[in-house]
This record gives sequence, structure tokens and C-alpha cells, in this order.
Amino acid sequence: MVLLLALLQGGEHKFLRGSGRTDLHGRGCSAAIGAKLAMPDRDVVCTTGDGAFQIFMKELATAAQHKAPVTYVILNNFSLGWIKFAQRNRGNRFISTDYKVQPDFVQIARANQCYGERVEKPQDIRDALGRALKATRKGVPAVLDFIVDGWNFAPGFKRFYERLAG
Ligand SMILES: Cc1ncc(C[n+]2csc(CCOP(=O)(O)OP(=O)(O)O)c2C)c(N)n1
Ligand SMILES: [Mg+2]
Repeated sequence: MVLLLALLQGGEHKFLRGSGRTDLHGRGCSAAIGAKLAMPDRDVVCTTGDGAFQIFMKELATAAQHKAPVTYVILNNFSLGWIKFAQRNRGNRFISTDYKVQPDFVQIARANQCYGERVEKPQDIRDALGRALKATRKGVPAVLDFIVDGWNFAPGFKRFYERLAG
């Protein structure tokens, strides 16, 4: 997630907010509601980890109730990946970093009157994003649960991690 913020760049009609370091995880999910309320005519897409989203997900009702139709893209590796990576570097002792039981985020979305969809294949990403944006343009917040491989790191991740974590 932090790496995504480092790699993506804003364009003329888009902008990206992030601390550039590790942050209070889940914060971006709430901030996205504020961004949408401030700029209702713009599409607001928030990418988040599954751990961060579990802290935040109670605010889906806030987004629905206050007509803040944000799209949430969960990068779901069924773990606290950043912490797990640190544990790997310290002798492969994994403690409390894997979710063997995790809420079904699609059902959580629907239970909060939001659109929800799970995406398991890269070729489905584009259409799923299209359906999510369509829902948000009708005033309905959307949640896309992207299933990702927790050990398939993006290029440059290790360098980035070492710069932040030392
Ligand atoms: C409120 C809070 N608690 C703990 C942390 C420490 N922390 C940094 S990254 C992380 C794991 C994040 O997991 P997830 O959101 O699933 O993202 P992933 O690293 O798996 O991509 C934690 C617990 C934090 N940044 N904020
Ligand atoms: Mg995760």
C-alpha cells in the first residue's frame, strides 16, 4: 500500500494523498469520505490493505448514510503483510499476522447498503472497476475485494521497505 502511494503519480485532473511513510492504517478510508464530500463531482478511489479495512469497515455505513460514494479497493493478502515481512526478516517467526478467519468484505459491503464484488483474476479488474464506478455515480459506495498474493512483491518493494524500516 505504501509502495503504491510511492509509485502512483497524480495527473492534471487527479491527485493522490498519502503520508509517503507508514501511517495510521485505515486513515485513508475515512479521509476518502471527506474527500468525496468536499468534491462530490469527482471519482474518489481509496486503495487499502485488508487489515486496515477491518479497522475502518464500520464507516461504510457512514459513507452510505452521508451519500459519500467512494470506491474502496482492498488489496487482500489475508494478512498484515507489512508486519509479516518484518517477521520474515527476523527469522520467519510469524505471530498473529495471518487471517485464517476473515470477514467476507462483499457481504459486509452489502450489509451496509454498498456495492460489493470480489475480484480474483487480473483480467477481471477493469470491468469490476467499471461496475464499482457506475455504482458510485448512482450514489452507492463500492467495495472491491482484490485477492492478491502476499509474497509477490511489487518491484522495488524491498528497497522501499529498507528505506523506511532500516
Ligand atoms: C492503527 C495502526 N496500527 C498498527 C499499525 C502498524 N502497521 C503498519 S502496516 C500494518 C499491517 C497492514 O496490513 P494491511 O492493511 O492488510 O496491509 P498489507 O501490509 O497486508 O498490504 C500494521 C499493523 C499502523 N500503521 N496503524
Ligand atoms: Mg494485508
